[in-house]
Amino acid sequence: MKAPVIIVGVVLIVLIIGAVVFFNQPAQTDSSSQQGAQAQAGNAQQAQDSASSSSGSAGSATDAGADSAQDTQNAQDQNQQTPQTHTIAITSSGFSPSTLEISQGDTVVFINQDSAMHWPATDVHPTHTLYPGSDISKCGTPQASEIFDACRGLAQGETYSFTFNEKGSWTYHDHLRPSWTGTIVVN
Ligand SMILES: [Cu+2]
Repeated sequence: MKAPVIIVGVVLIVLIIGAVVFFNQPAQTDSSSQQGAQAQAGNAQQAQDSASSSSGSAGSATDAGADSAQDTQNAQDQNQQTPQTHTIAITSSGFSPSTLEISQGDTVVFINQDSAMHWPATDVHPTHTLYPGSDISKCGTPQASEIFDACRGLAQGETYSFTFNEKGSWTYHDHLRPSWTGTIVVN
């Protein structure tokens, strides 16, 4: 009764060892051939490196220049695609900056930093109809948000934002002190 059990056990062990050897061998072969290939590739790379070491620094300098140019291009693309927000401060000496150049779709935020009240609005005083669609008579209506006109005096610290979708050179003034003027150029 014990002999068949031993034989079956031996056969199983042999099979297991055989299987282990069989399945390990290709893996070892692959691994060693990969190492060989890597070693060869490494040698080839080293040979290439030493061959091109003299031109290496010139090459990387050119690469850096190209990268920088590419970055600049990307930044320009982003500027054209992404609307920007610009700030014009209203101080005791007027609008600052008094002339601002922006891109179509950009937003301008006027912030009153003066103790007196100020009311930025498109020219021409007193009707405010220069910027397309604007008219002081639209203040207090649902269209008030679509016109280049704060429609009220801003107290110190208050802001007025407007998004410029129309290209052109748009002059504006302080409705409460019409001699204060500025220009927004929309490209
Ligand atoms: Cu006015």
